[in-house]
Amino acid sequence: MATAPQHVTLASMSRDVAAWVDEVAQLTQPKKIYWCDGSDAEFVALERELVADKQLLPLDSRSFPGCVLSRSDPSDVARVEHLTFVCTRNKEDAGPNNHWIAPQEAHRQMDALFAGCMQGRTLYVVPYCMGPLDSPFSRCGVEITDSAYVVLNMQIMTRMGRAALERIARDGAFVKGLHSTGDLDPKRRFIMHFPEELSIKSFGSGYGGNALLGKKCHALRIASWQARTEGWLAEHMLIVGIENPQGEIYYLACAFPSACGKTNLAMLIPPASYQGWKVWTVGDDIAWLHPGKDGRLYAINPESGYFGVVPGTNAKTNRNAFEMIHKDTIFTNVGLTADNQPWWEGLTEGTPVTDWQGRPYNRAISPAAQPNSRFTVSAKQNPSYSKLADAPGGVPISAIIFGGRRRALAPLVYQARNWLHGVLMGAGVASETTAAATDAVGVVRRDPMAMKPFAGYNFGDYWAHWINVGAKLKFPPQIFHVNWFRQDHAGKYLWPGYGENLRVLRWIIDRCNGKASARDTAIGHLPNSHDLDLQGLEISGAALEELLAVNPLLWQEEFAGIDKYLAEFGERVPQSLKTELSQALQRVHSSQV
Ligand code: OXD
Ligand code: MN
Repeated sequence: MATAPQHVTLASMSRDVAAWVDEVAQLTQPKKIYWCDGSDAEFVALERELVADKQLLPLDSRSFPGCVLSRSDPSDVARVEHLTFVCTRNKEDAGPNNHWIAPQEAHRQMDALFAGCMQGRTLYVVPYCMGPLDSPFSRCGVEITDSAYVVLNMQIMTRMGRAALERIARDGAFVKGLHSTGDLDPKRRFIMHFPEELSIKSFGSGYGGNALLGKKCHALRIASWQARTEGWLAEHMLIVGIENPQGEIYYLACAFPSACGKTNLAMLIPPASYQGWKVWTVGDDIAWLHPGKDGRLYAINPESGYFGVVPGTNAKTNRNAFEMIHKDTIFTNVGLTADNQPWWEGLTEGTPVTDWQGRPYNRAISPAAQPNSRFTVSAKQNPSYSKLADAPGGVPISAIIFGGRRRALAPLVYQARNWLHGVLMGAGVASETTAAATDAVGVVRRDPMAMKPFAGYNFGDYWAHWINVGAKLKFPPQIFHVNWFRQDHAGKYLWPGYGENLRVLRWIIDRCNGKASARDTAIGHLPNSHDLDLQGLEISGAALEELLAVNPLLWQEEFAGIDKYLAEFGERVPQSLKTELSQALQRVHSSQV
């Protein structure tokens, strides 16, 4: 831990931060206040303390050097959308897509929970920067937390500590995030956002998305609001660079709902027949997109680490992730083998003896790893880490790709006619739910732009903002939709997915360059089977036909569903989007007759 004189130096860097820390300390009554400097020594010391206190378990140091296991309270293993609020002065500004409480009432409720909650605990001050420290697109925040686990995770996930505080002192602005694990009582658990005040209050959960306030709370909910006022986009998107054998790199930004394979796609391994192709990861979860002076759209990843779902990660599904999580990784809620190695469903080796709750493993009672168990790891450990991941100006985006987990309906890939049609495509994203949220699993839900849990304001205004950003771009990215999850009648996946998805990305890039052909359909441009590079892939003609089919009857139903959904947002839905939808409906109608 840093010594007192260093605390004084850090605290004196920003008077605004120090004044807010004092105010919070008055309310929460901590035993101690500690300003995080973000150094390696600090990380090691804090981790040691948690190990000594049995809050973290060191893992086998031969096979997993520097790795630790954290076990959550069993009631606290996922984001809690039903307890997450956007507290704007005007309810309409939060929109039907968010739970809402008036700011005054929200502060009253939250401050009552925070009163005295840090007695006997340490209050950690965590200054952080979302995005490269020297990027004009980055934004800073300070999280106050009483969880040392949160501090460690924030150190991996953000540029945290002294350098961030220096930037805050220069910028003069920062997002205030106040967090306490409280007593982890689900009845006293709330995540509240105050976009007009650029502040967040989170109580009663230690889980990543609820507690690492830089991630979903700041980089999406608060940032999407800031982005709207400042003319950019904060999106739930991975950013990946695809390098062809000629050495040209094309950057794609892809929005898929939680646990639809964003991390896997962001660090995909090309199939064997793709000699000379390389994949470069810029980010796996969040993209901040800015119109550039040259009329293109540029993306930065505000994060510096990955908070990925562990189950299913293996050398075949995601070799890069599998390799990088063998050192210096925080595992949360996985099982253990007899020799203290982490174990999760999807591993082909090892035998679990202890489940994620620390009980003897019994497959009939529980999986070894909680389905939403996580790894936290520095992005720099990724073998496919992009050289431009830290570039202050970001990377130019050639294509935006939406997608969802749909057993039926959505073809493998299709392309929007133009930006406005693409915005409609994004607004229509729907997916079968997974374990990252606490909802029932397997239910189709609308998730526009994969931002349903994360847009910090009314979706009607959000779509209007998307349309406005497009209008500013002389060279807007092409917009596509993909679906890796189509199944046949017996429930078998029709597309192999994983590395083979590069074949689809190749068509997408070639479309952006005007090199690939397509057929025009009622829902957009689709590849003919001969337009896709399928060399070396075993796939039946029937499967391909199904993957590339457009069923007008089903699409009529889908568009009617989207129409009904948009209607929930009433007058705030831009007229041009409604017109685009009625034209889409008209097109499927006519394609049927
Ligand atoms: C995540 C999520 O953790 O989307 O990234 O839930
Ligand atoms: Mn996510």
